[in-house]
Amino acid sequence: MTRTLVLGGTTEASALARAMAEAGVDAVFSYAGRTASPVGQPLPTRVGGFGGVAGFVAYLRSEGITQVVDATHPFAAQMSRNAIAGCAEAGVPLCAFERPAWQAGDGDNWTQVADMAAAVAALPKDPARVFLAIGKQNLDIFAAQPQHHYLLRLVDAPKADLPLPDCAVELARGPFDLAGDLALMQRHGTTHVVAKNAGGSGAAAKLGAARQLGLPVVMIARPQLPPRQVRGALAEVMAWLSHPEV
Ligand code: 3Y8
Ligand code: NAP
Repeated sequence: MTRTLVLGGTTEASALARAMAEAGVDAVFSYAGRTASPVGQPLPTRVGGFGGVAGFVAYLRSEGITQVVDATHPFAAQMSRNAIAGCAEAGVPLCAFERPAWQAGDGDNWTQVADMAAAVAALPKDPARVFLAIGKQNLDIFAAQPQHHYLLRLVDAPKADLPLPDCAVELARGPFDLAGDLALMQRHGTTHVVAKNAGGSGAAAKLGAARQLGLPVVMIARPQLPPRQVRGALAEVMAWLSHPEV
């Protein structure tokens, strides 16, 4: 008998959960608990950290997990590193469901940077109107460039003061669409976009809007991860579930 743990939090994870539920696969879906009320899933769901690698290994063993699919966001690097180490320690097969990185195309004006600090440095000196579409967890380092007006898009209303003196907040949970992001960026007079290279469709609308408006994009590369089994399509992940190669 197999029992699969899905590390979720992305559009792909939700699509996988639907396919697994339809196929009657015995599985449990896992959220970190980052947002106040995450989208419901058609699988039994747990919410919250495991307690590092040791907690993750203990969970795998106590719950009789026989295989893990890491369908977390490419920037959820700590969870992915813990899953690699924990699955190796527990001898449980692991597969990442990872969408390809976005590539700049015709009409795109991207400055590709290695990390958040480089994104801060890539912003202009003169005051600009920056759509900082990276969520909430990394905002503080942009306080080094306080001269800009920042448009922030957050899932939940901030509980504490924001670290940026001149900012507007848009509360929204994606996936987002081109018309909506075009209207948002025009309404705010956006001159620059900062984005994580998330890949997938749920966060891509702002890139299409930037292209249409002829705006520069600062694109942050995804963190490097140790080697692991990776599948890029839902059908490939479903096939892996039947024959979990390590
Ligand atoms: C808690 C679960 C689904 C999954 C939907 C995807 C698409 C919409 C686009 C912008 C970029 C951002 C952010 C984003 C997107 C999907 C996907 C995706 C980006 C939810 C969700 C959880 C989270 C966590 C949240 C982070 C934040 C990042 C907002 C649910 C809605 C910016 C990433 O307040 C916080 O602390 C938010 C934290 C991690 C990044 C950050 O550093 O702030 N996602 N997002 C998951 C958990 O607890 O395990 O609430 O329903 C899921 C989704 N967000 O099932 O349809 O697949 O990527 N999420 C980024 O890409 O830069 C928004 O605004 O353009
Ligand atoms: P992270 O920095 O890689 O992980 C930090 C800690 O959060 C992990 O060590 C783990 O805690 C816990 N955690 C993360 N994902 C978890 C999951 N799916 N189930 C249980 N615990 C989890 O992660 P993050 O960047 O904060 O992302 C958190 C969640 O938001 C993930 O589900 C991710 O897919 C989703 N998300 C993130 C982004 C993003 O931009 N980072 C974008 C969209 C969605 P312990 O060490 O205690 O086990």
